[in-house]
Amino acid sequence: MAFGRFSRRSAAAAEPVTLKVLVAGGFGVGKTTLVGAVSEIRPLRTEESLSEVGRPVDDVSGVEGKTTTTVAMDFGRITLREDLILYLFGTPGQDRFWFLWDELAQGALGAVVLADTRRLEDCFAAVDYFERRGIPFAVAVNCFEGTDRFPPETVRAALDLDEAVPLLVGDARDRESVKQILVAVVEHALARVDQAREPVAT
Ligand SMILES: Nc1nc2c(ncn2[C@@H]2O[C@H](COP(=O)(O)OP(=O)(O)OP(=O)(O)O)[C@@H](O)[C@H]2O)c(=O)[nH]1
Ligand SMILES: [Mg+2]
Repeated sequence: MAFGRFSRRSAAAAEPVTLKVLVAGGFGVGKTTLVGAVSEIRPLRTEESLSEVGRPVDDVSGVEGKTTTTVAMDFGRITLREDLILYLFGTPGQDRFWFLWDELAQGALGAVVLADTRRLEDCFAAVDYFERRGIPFAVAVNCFEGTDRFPPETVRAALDLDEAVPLLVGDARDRESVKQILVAVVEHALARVDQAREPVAT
């Protein structure tokens, strides 16, 4: 009995582990939506109106209802387990904000790359970015209504993804779906950390 009480108390007193996860992907793919769907704090957003001036560059085909865009980042928090808290950083989707990425990526455990199968090429740059820097990532296809569903293997081939990269299909508006995506990223990233720690056979 006493042991149980003590262990509960010490577990409660332990500081939770906090991890940083990026949410990336092309313009209008649902990054801000994803962070907002799971965040237990009011997410910090840096949305600006899509202006007439930006119309030639900001391609809203597929997300015609979109009136704003992220100009710096989204920020949210989710407690995955009582001892594990994720800080989510959504990246801006447009190419003109690339200069912010290195700053946002610092200290990140891993990333989610959101993809829209109608404009798969929009997430190539994000996939490239994380591959080059060795940041573990998972790809999540955000299913918009009325879009064709492709078998995950077709998407994997189109993105030329390594077998080890988790590929999920989900809905950025749905809390449970987003949680599954985040769990997959964390598990994948932690497995990579473990692998890196394994002694090299001589
Ligand atoms: N039908 C549907 N609409 C979605 C989904 N995810 C996002 N949306 C809508 O798509 C639009 C774009 O979503 P955002 O979350 O702003 O996209 P973003 O990736 O943050 O956009 P940028 O920051 O401008 O790159 C919004 O109008 C959302 O309501 C989805 O899963 N299904
Ligand atoms: Mg956004």
